[in-house]
Amino acid sequence: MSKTFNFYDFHPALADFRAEVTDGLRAEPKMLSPKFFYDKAGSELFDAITELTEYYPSRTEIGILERHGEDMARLLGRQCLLLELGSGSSRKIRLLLDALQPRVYMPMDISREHLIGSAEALAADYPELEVHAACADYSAEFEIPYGPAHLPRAAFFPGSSIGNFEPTAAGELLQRVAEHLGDGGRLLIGVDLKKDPLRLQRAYDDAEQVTAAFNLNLLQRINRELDGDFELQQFSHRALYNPQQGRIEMHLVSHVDQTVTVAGERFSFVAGETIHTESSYKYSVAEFQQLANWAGYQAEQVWTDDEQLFSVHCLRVDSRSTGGRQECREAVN
Ligand code: AVI
Repeated sequence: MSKTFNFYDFHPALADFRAEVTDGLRAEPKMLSPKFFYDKAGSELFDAITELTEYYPSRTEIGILERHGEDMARLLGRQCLLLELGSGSSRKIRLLLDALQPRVYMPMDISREHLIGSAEALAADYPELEVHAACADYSAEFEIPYGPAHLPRAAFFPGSSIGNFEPTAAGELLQRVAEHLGDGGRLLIGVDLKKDPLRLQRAYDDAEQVTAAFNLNLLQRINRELDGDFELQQFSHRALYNPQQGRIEMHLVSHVDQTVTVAGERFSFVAGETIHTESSYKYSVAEFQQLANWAGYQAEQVWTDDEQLFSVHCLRVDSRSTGGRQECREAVN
């Protein structure tokens, strides 16, 4: 075990989950945040998605990290405090830890069991590393629970999870990360690139229906945790590319007119009505650099794969580069 292992629990309360879900089901169109996918079963299904032939992002990003890890480590600066947002695949972080050799590693994730399991395994395998794991919803304001002032800071935000935020929210999240890093801090971030919509369609609607199970698991979670009565066979998974917004969307489509009860409240669906459960924005390199610039970063370096499927950006916090207060959506258009 590493010399220090600490766990900080800022997991959102069940009341917050209930309020967000009932607000989302009352909205028109109905929507639920993709952050709610990641209960234990959802995190396991997501791991299975990353192994699918159709789901190119994970293995492509790993290929980029394998190829350029040393260059990335040089830019990020060794012996730093490394914050990881949405610590998912331990394969990616291990590649970075090997190259970077940080002093402190702070994984942050909303999925508690998943986080503890992977952080403990890392602490066992990297005895020199101080591990401080924080279970938190980083889509809202978040704290850095342990941060010795003398260590330079860097952050790793892999997997194109930034694409699951609306552009304005993505810009605001990047700004909050910049505040935690401070001027001169580095952010290494994976961003999925724009591409042939058919390829995206396949990646988000795979032949084995693992993504469908991942999407439908959200209803199961609501049934279990919020006393819901969704009948899963009355809904199906739909993925579609929205070219105006540059995003792939996931929905759950109601097969019939029906009424569902969640947390004591009734919600009506007409046949064909959907719950929008996820958007996954795809950015060109220039679009993402513009967003990063708006959020207070200078683009330092970008690496892509040979097929131009995925990008990994190294950004440096530079508070002077904030591009005014216009909406991020405008900034990337
Ligand atoms: C976690 N996130 C970046 C994934 C994505 O590609 O947007 C979630 C996912 N949804 C369906 N497949 C994977």
